[in-house]
Amino acid sequence: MKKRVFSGIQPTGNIHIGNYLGAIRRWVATQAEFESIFCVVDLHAITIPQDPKVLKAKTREVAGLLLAAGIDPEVSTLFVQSHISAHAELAWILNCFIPVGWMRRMTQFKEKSEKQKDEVSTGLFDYPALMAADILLYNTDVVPVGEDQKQHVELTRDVAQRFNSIYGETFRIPEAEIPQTGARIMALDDPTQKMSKSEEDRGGTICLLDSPDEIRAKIMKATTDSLREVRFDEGRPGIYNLLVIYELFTGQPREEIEARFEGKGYADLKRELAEVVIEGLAPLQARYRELTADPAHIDSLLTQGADRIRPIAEKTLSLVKERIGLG
Ligand code: AQP
Repeated sequence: MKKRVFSGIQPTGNIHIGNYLGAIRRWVATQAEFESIFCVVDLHAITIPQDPKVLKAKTREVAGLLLAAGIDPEVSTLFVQSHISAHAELAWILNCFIPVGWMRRMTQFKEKSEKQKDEVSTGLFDYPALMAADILLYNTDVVPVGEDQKQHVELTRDVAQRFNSIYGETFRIPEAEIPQTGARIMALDDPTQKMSKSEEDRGGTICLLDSPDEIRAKIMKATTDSLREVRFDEGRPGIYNLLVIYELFTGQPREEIEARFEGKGYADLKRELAEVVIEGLAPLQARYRELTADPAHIDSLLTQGADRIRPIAEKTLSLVKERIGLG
């Protein structure tokens, strides 16, 4: 029996190389090793205000990008969260088993609500309950995510354990899988902040659909420091971040990369990195253009994905309802 993997991505903003290196690329690489389920989490997206037309278009765009990156619908299941109502239903039930103190500890909520102040929605506070529902509905073993989602997977484990201890074995307890390198790609213009799709100023974010000129301009402007030597040194976050991106796109060992830039400066690294990223994204961009020439095909793959996976979600939800005396 293969282990089951579940992970999701929000159709908000523009998908960037942080999402790609920290999550999507790993989903593609291991999809056949596991029983893989990937979800475009549009219910999570509405925790912040969205234009309905843009949300719909972004949902298809993200699905297209996942397919273009190599998610194979014959191997993995790809679907849209709102197409399976069990996600929202289980999230409500889990809410009733999550003490508010656990939610208050979530750093992502603290960071995001800081920016939105009083406009922040209750949904954003409750985001981790919905994420727990996503994961637990499918008896997930492994959740491959970037560093920022680790705390949410821990909360998922906690609520599953709490529920199981009250009602008996109901949920499988999932494990987060965080990569050793690339779990937190930083913004190019501020390497103390993670690269993020909701940043309004896009200078720090390389989006998967950026043109070669945009990629070159952003990398050449990346914030570094006043030193010269090109070394993997976490104490120099700007240059370290650029080197990690180089390492992940080329697959070269760190010593080889350092030797390559021996006696050269930051500008040389930036110039080469820009070409490496442009080349690394080119096949994905070409496949994306082909795929989106037929949007109905993407929509039909998403419908098929949801139809295939819905019985698993409904079975889990029925069991949960039976355990707690609903229905
Ligand atoms: N900077 C990052 N480095 C490595 N991994 C990252 N991920 C996000 N940012 C980085 C991982 O990408 C997957 C999908 O992310 P998401 O759609 O759930 O969005 P997010 O985690 O909230 O991150 P974003 O892209 O910054 O979006 P906004 O700005 O909307 O919050 C996840 O596995 C995530 O860990």
